[in-house]
Amino acid sequence: MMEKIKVFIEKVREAKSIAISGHKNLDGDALCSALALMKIIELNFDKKATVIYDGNVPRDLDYVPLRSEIVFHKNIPENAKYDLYILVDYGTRKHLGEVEKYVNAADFVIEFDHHFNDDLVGNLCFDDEEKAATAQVIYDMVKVVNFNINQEIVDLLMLAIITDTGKFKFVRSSDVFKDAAKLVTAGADVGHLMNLLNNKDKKTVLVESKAVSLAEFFMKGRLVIATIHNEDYKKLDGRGDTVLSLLGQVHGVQYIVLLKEQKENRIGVSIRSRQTPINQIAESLGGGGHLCAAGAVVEDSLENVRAKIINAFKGM
Ligand SMILES: [Mn+2]
Repeated sequence: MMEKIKVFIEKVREAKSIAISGHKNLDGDALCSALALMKIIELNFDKKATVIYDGNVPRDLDYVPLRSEIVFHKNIPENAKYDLYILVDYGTRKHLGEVEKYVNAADFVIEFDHHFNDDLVGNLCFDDEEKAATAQVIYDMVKVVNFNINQEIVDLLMLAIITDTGKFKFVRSSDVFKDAAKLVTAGADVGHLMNLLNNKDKKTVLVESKAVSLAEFFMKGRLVIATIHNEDYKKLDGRGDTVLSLLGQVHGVQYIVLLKEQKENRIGVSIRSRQTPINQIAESLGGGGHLCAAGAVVEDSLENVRAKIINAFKGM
């Protein structure tokens, strides 16, 4: 760890230009980890890193500290070249989207992540699959080096943990609470931060509740599949997490699946499980993720994907 951190410090010190990105279609962990790292670099190295993103940022992240600092990839020159590129919470190379060209052009790439990935992009990798959020991987380094942090960094790290654990529902290790406790001591107001995330458009909430009310139950109620059709998908903002969490509250439900018809013959699949790992089902569909929270994007019709899912759960 210390050796890697030394290299991190040396590379940040040497770099004249630094960019940071998370996966395409930022979630709370990717966005907040990127912004936290940007601010850590600013406070401790007196350098301004550029946070570049591809895809959409959900409305519920509108009030995240420093949210206005991120730059859409189209506003970056095509031939931009950074001395140092830092990837946070990116998943795998194919999740980088349009920022990949800048990553490939960079002299050195450092990554912080907690996703399983057997094709690491970074030259220097801080990866820890045990962590509930990438922000914790960054926080580990902050604690070891005793980097200066401010209120914004504290709030961003806590927001990343809150969002990636589904407001602490998916916590599997006490480690998360240890970090959360340190952040509360450092000034994070959990209630305030959770409220700041309640910022969805009405149309999104209505589409989510429609999907919940039309969900179909299988396997004696242990499997539930909700669907968001294309005409509603346009009104959805984010991943439809409310659908997953509401259906996960139903008595007897073990597996929750949300099918999102992003366009004809392209279906986004989100799978959650209360206990038994389901990541292999996501992998069989060409996706991946965590043991009990995984997903895929499948190029096929809604009916076919639905049939594949029902079939994949047979015997579980
Ligand atoms: Mn994450």
